[in-house]
Amino acid sequence: MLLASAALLLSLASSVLGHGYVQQQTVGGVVYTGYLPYQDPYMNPAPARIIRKIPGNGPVTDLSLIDVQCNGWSEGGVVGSSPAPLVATAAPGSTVTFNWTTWPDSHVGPIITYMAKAPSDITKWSPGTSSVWFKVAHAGKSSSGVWAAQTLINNKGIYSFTIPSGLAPGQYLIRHEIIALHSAYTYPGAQVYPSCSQIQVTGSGTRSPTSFVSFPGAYTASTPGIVYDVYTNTGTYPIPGPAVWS
Ligand SMILES: *[C@@H]1O[C@H](CO)[C@@H](O)[C@H](O)[C@H]1NC(C)=O
Ligand SMILES: [Cu+2]
Repeated sequence: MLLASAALLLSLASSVLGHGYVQQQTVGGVVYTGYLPYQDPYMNPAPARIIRKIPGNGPVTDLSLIDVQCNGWSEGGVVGSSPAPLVATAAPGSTVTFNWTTWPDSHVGPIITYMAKAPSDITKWSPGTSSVWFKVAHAGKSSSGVWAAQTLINNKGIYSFTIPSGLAPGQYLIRHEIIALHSAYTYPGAQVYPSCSQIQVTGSGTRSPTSFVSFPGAYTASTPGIVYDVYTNTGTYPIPGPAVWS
């Protein structure tokens, strides 16, 4: 008990230092509390979330690790992508909204969102290294030089994307991330902050993508936009990963 409180205090202290995670997510008009890494582990019973557990508010920088899929620091003993108990429900063409904790101004970079269709019960499924992910949205640097992460800050931590219209029904993982580029002038340097949530897509859509990427796999040191000096590059930013599926 004493130990747990001390750990909680320490964690709260470190959460003040920066970084971030998704603290709330709205799917199908329903507001879900995110997985709260500084509270949920200390609660009994554990609160049921749609977001898969993360070890804290820090990034993944070794892009070869499974940790880059849904967060998790190997050194913390947590491997990301363990299923969560809850599944949200939403129709194709509807909006999903992410509410991030206070994002640091210094952490400029893109915001990218993928989905992956679960072949079986999503509350028991982890993709591992399979190529299952397709990109559904991304934002990098605007023509006037404004980073997506800055737009997020301007919007009080809120970012939204639309579930592709006509998407075939089924259970999907959403992999949503910010890549902070303030140290990305070398590799490792880019900081990936992934968040995975579980949804049931309704309707009678018939559309499905045909090309997929894996995490880890999609990003390496030679992927455009992973090594990038934000302090000297004034031109267009190549957003990492494939084109957005449409
Ligand atoms: C984001 O989540 C925080 C924490 O739950 C909440 O206080 C805040 O009002 C939310 N922001 C919006 C725009 O809903
Ligand atoms: Cu940070």
